[in-house]
Amino acid sequence: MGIEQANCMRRFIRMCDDGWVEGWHESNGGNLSYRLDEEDIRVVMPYLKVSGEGHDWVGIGRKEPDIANALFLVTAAGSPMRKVSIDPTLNCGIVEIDASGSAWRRVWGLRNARPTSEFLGHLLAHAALIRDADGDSRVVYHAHCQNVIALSLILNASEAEWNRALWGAMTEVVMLTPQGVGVLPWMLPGGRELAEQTALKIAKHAAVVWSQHGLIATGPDFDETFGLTHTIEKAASIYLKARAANGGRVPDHLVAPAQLREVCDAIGASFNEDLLQ
Ligand code: 2HA
Ligand code: ZN
Repeated sequence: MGIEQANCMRRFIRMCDDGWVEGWHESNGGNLSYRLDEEDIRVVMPYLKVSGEGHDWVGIGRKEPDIANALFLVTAAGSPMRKVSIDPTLNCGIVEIDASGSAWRRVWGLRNARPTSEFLGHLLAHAALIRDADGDSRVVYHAHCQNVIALSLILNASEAEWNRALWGAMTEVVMLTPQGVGVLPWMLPGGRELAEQTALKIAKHAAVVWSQHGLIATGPDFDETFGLTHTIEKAASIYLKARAANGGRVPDHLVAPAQLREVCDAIGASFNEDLLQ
């Protein structure tokens, strides 16, 4: 077996293809990372290389003890999602974090490349997921979903506004995101501020809107994370269509607060009612 047949590799590559098919990854847009579990590490270990040229430690610029010694599968900077399945060793790779959580090194793949330009954001999001969320989430996915971006051109960067629109557009949304999506205003892509602010939001919300840019979503596995992204993007598209059909006004028949409450009661979810105020 080659490393490409490892379960985590196959699922990672499949998700890159799925996002490309959805049209979320023009050019080199978007990126994906996955924190390997013990079984993944056992399977990939024979293929890893930890020393020699190109395997030096590179500082993260801060200490993140929550991710110390973790291994991440991650897309490469500047690489098109469309090409991950065609040439995985060039367009993605595995990096190891050192024992203090302050540096990474390449242990497989990333041929002539570094991890994604949003790598700091991914690392801080993973650290927040381990520290502040349930600790089970291993996937961080950033996609340039066109309807989410379009909606950010007409809504304010307000969590109340966004969640009323998305929850209201389609009953499914509140089931997947009873805590609602987090929302950030425009910030420089790949920048420290975007990474830090995203990590703060990820502690409370499984997905965060990056205004005029896209979405970042997290989850325990590839299917759930892709499904969450897909659901938010679909709700954004429905809301936009309904609003356009309504002459640009907020649609008259959004899923109502009492209905959202009923759904959450039925599935035993604790629901972030503050966002309805
Ligand atoms: O990977 O999407 O946000 C390119 C980007 C930066
Ligand atoms: Zn982006």
